[in-house]
Amino acid sequence: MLKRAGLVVREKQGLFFQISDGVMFKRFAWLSAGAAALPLAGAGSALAAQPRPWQMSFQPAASPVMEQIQSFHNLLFWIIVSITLFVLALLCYCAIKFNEKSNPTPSKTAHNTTLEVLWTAIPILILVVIAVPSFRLLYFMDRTDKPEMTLKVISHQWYWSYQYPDHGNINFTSNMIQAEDLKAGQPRLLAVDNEVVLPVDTNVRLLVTSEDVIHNFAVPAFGLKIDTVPGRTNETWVKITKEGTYYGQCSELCGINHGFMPIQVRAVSKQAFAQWTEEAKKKFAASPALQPAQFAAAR
Ligand SMILES: [Cu+2]
Repeated sequence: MLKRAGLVVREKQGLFFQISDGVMFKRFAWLSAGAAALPLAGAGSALAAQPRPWQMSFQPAASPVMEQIQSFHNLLFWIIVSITLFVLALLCYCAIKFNEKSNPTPSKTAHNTTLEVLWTAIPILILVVIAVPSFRLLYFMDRTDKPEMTLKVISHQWYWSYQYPDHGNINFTSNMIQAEDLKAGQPRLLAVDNEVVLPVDTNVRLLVTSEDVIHNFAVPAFGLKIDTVPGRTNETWVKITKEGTYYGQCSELCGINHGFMPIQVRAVSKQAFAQWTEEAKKKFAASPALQPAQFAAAR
């Protein structure tokens, strides 16, 4: 499966929101078992965040935010399916029962108070049912009250740079690996030279900004998608639940190389992260400090 997936990754690397372990019978199992049981297999594997044959729906969730996005999506899915089927049934009923042949003398009825109250009240109730979890999710995604560490993300035309202010201010740039330089297992247009390394089960505060134009820091498996705006620091957060390598891309049209500034995140255990920070301090000691002015206030 993984091998097959690897081949397809090369063919379809441009597809971004592809996900679950797409095996046909599993898809039908999902249809009968309900959207709450989306077949999100393969989570946490190195290939979790890459396309596979016959995939549909989201990438396997690797953060509490993405888990909630998926369950909200499932709620909306069933509301939409129910409304669509209800309207289709009404249309069929009218077409069969009230066509010229079966109903040659139409009724002249123009008002029905009960019906009018119902078709006003029921849609309002449906909107309330959608609004409550929607706002809850919006605030949940906004920020974490208990950040355990901070990662600063700075976008540039056309690469990313990252800073770890709580870990000796490690900072480095992250560029896409060109197709001709790829090693085995590295996905084209997604692999980078210096990946972001983060610990699992840790509330990571993300402070994002841009050096030049608006870009967007998006990693589907984490439910992350936030604009990076020059002169402004935006905040969001992530808590990664599974170790593995995750990929994302800039998701704001930002110029000619917009499609060539991927994001690669490796989630490791807390111990492995502590070890990585020691190595990274030495490795990136010589890199020039990238310190956009807008971060000065945030630190
Ligand atoms: Cu960009």
